[in-house]
Amino acid sequence: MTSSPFDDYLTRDEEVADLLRQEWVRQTTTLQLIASENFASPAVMAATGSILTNKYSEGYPGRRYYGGNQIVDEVEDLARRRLTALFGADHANVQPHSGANANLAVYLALLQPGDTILAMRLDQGGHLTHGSPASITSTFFNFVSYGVTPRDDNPESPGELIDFDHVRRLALEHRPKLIVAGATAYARRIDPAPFREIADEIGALLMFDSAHVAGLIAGGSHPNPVPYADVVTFTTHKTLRGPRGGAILCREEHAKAIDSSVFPGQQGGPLEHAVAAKAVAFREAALPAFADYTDAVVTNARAFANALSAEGFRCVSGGTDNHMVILDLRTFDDDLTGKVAQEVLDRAGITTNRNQIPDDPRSPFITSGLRVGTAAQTTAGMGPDEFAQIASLMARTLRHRDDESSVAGVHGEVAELCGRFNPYATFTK
Ligand code: DSN
Repeated sequence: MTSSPFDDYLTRDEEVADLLRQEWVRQTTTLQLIASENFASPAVMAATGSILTNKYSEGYPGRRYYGGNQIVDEVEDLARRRLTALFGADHANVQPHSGANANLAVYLALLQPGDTILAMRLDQGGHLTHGSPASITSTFFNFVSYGVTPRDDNPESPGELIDFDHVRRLALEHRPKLIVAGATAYARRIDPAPFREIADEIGALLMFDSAHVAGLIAGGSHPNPVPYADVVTFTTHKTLRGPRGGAILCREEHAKAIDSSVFPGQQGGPLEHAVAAKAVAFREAALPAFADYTDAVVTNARAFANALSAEGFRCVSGGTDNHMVILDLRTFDDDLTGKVAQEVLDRAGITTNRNQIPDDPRSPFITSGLRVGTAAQTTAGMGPDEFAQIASLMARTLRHRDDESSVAGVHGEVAELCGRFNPYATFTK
């Protein structure tokens, strides 16, 4: 597969070409289970590596600060039209370089420094930009954090779900100007309606950060927050399977403020090659096959969660409704940290990321949890049987983590499995 007509020129830079080859081998011979990753289509990659990388186009279609943007204007307009149609939104901004930029742009557009925002705490499943002390967002705004309900050993109601009583109590007490729904490590469906009700009760704005589930929404597997939220932000590279980047949808009344906040407020020249690739991804996400894909992602995640539970891992909240599973490793092995698990699994060719679980006694660097996802390997064509096999490979690796020959044996089985599911064999021209 080539990503642009200029691929061959890279052979003149042996060092970079060699590293890209190595990464190609890594991605296609090992298991990609990081819930925020996916395999973008060759068409998305071709647009990302296209001629548009040469163009400066500060501003917006019809209002640029540089000449020569007639075609770029059409590209960005196409991306905006496809995106608003995909989600049924009034207005789209496709320029944010990332989800973090998109979130910050919304805060800066709708709020004044010092205003209060109610969002989910990082260790409960929220994102850094939802007010973590480590994020610049918490320097400018006063964050109040909600979390999930306590864990319950009753399998019928395992808890660890967004605590809407807590959200409402905090909203009434702190009267935030903005409520943020959405998460980065939360395996359950997030219903936008109760957030809207609480926001309306106190006259707050509602932002839905759908970074992880944007693809599931586009495919119809999860509820669309657009009718409920004033603003919806997301990344384009996770379940949506586009290029790395961000985007914002909003009601018409916020369009001007949002656009000004992205540019010139926060960013300079947009990455129009990425915008073209976003347009490609939005078209792909509107095709009927994409709904089949997102259904399969969710079905696979359920099968994965069941198989992991059978191996002795505890799934936070008792399972999953989306593309990810958050594992509490302590039921499997109390001494096993997320950091060690991630490192050992890496050696077996299974790529995951450590993650805090609700009320984790360990730090974000060590953690007691591991986050896994099905978006990428579902793109490669894997189904419930393969995810059950992966669960068993993970358990075997972690049980015998001090036995290098056992870890190497798993690596061989992983390579054999990946050899049958090359992601780039599934895309047709
Ligand atoms: N780092 C992303 C994730 O993995 O969920 C969120 O920004």
